[in-house]
Amino acid sequence: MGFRDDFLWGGAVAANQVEGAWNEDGKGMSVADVARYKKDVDVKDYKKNVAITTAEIEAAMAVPTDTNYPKRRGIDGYHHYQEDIALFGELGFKVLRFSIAWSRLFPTGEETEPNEAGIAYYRKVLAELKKQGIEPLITLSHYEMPLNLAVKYNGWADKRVIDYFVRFAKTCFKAFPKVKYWLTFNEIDSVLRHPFTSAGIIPDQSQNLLEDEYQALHNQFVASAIVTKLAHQLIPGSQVGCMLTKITTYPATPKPEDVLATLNKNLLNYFPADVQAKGEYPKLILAYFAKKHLDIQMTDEELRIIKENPVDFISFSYYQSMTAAADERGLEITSGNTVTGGKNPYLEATPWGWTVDPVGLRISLIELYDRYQKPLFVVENGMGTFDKLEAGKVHDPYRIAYFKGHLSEMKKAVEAGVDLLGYTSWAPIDLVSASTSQMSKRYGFIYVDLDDNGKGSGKRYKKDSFAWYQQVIATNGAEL
Ligand code: BGP
Repeated sequence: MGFRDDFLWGGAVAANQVEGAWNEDGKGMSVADVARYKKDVDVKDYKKNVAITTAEIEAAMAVPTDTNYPKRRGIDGYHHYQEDIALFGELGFKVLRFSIAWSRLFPTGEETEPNEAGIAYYRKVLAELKKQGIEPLITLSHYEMPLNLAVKYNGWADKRVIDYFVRFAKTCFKAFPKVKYWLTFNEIDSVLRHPFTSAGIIPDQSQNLLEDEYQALHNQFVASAIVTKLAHQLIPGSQVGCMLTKITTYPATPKPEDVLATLNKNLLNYFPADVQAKGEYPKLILAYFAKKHLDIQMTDEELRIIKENPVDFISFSYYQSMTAAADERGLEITSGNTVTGGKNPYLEATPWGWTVDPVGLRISLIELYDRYQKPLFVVENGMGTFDKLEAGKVHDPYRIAYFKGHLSEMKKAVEAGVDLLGYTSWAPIDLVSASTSQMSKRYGFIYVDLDDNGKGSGKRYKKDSFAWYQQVIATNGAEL
C-alpha cells in the first residue's frame, strides 16, 4: 500500500514572499511590506528578526522604494508567474499551494468593493494553473494582512477585523468558484510567536500583549469558522483546512518534569487545531486563561459558530523537531514554562539551526491523525540552506537527502493507515525567507538568481533536486 492514486503532490509558496509588485495595480501596503532584511541580526535569532516597533513601521511606511525591504520585491513572481507555473508543470505538480495577498484585493482592508485589478491577477494565475493541469490550494491569510488594519486596530486583537476578513474571503469564493481546496490561516498558532506578521499586533501598542495574542487567536477562530461555512455554501464540494505549525517535541530527558513540560508544550501547540477541528476550546486552555487572568472576549454566538463549522481536514508545516525541558518557574500550561531549543544529540541541523528529523514527521502524522481522525495534508516541508550557482548548475545532494528521508517516513505513516491527501514542499522555488527576509536561505528545486540585497538577474535555474522530485511525482512516490 502506497500513496493514494489521486495523491496531491506539489509545492507551496506565499504571496508576500514571491510576488513583489508591492505597490502595483492598486495594491495597498501589507504587514510584510515593512519587514526589513536585518544585516546586523544573527540569522539564527528568530525573535530579533521578526520583532518590530511602531517607530520602525512608521519609518518603513515613509520609504517609497523596495530597497532593504525584500518582501516588497519577492522574486518578482507577479511578473514571472507564467514561467514559474510552467516549471511547476514540468515538475509534474498536481497541486500548487499559494496565497492571495489580501491587500491586493482590499488595499486598506476597509473598502466595501474589491480592487478589480487584484482579482484579475489571480484569475490569470488560476488560468495558467489550469493549463498545466495543476489544482490550486489557496491560503487566505499567509502573513500579509493590510498594514492599515494593523496600524488602526492593532490587527486581529480587534473584533472588527473579523468582518473585514469575511468580506475578503467571500470575495475570493465568489471570484474563484472553481477552487476546491482552501486554508484559512497559515500557521495559526504563530500569533503567539510573531504577533505582528501573523496577526498585525504591534507589541508596543498592546497594554497586555499575551491577552491580545489570545484574543487575536480567538477572533481568527471565529473568522475561520464563518468562512468555512461560507465556502461550503458558495462552493459546493469545497474542502477547508486549518493549518498549524507542527514541531515534533520530545522530552529533553526521561525526567518526569521534562516529560510533563513536553506534554504542556504540546497541549498549547495543539490547542488552535483542537478548536478548529473539534469545534471546542480544550478545558485545560480555558483553565489556563482563568489562572492567568486573561480576559478573552468570546460570546455564546461565536462559540456556537465555532462548534458548528469545524474544518474538513488538518494541514500543517513540518520542518524540525525540538526538545523541551522544565525550567525553574515550575510546570504549568504556558509558553514560558519550557526551555526549548536544546540540542538533540541524535540529530543534525541546518546552518539556521533547524534540526533535520524525518522520523519526527512520521511521529507527527501519526499523532495528528490519531488525535483528529480527519484527513491530513502536509502543506510545508523543506530544507532552507545555502546553495551555490556554478556554470548554471546547482548541485544540492543535501536537499535530495532531506526530502528522501522525509518522504520515506511519510510513506510509512501512510502504510500505517494515516489518511493523507497530499504533500506540498516548501518551497519549490527560492523565495524570500519569512523569518529573516533573506534570499540566501534557499528552499527551492528552482534557483532564483537574487541575493540578500536584491542584486542578480532574477533568472531561474533548475537545481539537481528538480529532476529528483519530478521522478518522485511521476512514480507517485514509488521511487524516492
Ligand atoms: C513557515 C511559513 C513560511 C515559510 C517557512 C520557512 O513558518 O509558513 O512562510 O517561510 O516557515 O521559514 P523561513 O522562511 O523563515 O525559513
